[in-house]
Amino acid sequence: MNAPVTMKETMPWSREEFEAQLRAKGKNYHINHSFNVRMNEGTLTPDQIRGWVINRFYYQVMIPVKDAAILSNCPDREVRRKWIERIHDHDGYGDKPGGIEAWTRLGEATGLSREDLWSLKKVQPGVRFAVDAYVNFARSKPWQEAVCSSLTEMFAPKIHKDRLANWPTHYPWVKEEGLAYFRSRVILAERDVEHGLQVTLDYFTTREQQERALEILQFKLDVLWQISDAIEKAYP
Ligand code: AHQ
Repeated sequence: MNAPVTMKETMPWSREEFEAQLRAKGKNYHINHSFNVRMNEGTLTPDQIRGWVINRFYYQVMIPVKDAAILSNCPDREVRRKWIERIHDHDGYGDKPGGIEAWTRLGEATGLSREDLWSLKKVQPGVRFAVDAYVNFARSKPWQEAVCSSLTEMFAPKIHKDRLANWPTHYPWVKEEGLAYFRSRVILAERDVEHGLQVTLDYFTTREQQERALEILQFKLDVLWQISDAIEKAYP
């Protein structure tokens, strides 16, 4: 016999409390994964760093595909006018090469070739499956749920700042220009989150919907965690 549900457990959270509940999920962010902790401590080998860059490249190139899936599901012109900026950020626009090119430069700065990255030959199955699960989520779920799943970026500025602070000291063999991607994401993540959070707080209004939003965020946290698991296993 389940205990009776109290009013407190069924009342929707205020916007502030709902946002606090979302941010509390940060404890499960991959910044706390052993591979990332070791990266910040400076104990990763060049092969482990290169393995991470190669595998994360698959996540990077699929982000604009994921964002295009959200656009294709979204009938709201105002949301699309903002969301399309994310595709430009990664694919480039006009004379701006974009984040995928910047990640390619990161790869070259670690001694990898464009072919090492773009061939996708060394992407681990667990990385590919996790990334594809994220893209398929965006293709198949309501666009507002896919927007909510992008909110792991609430925790991203710190992880990029850690790399900018630690790599020059711990991995001086990585050419400094390779770090440009991390630098670019600090501001872009903050801009992305402002929009994503506003859509999420507006759409998930009943307590049941708010609990669903927490489940969606946990799904994406698991995607990122699995990527680190697969990389750590492949590069012992
Ligand atoms: O470089 C990252 C990026 O462009 C994005 C887009 C966003 C999304 O739409 O899911 N998430 C994300 C993330 C990026 N970098 C990750 C990292 O650790 O470098 C963090 C990741 C995220 O927090 O979701």
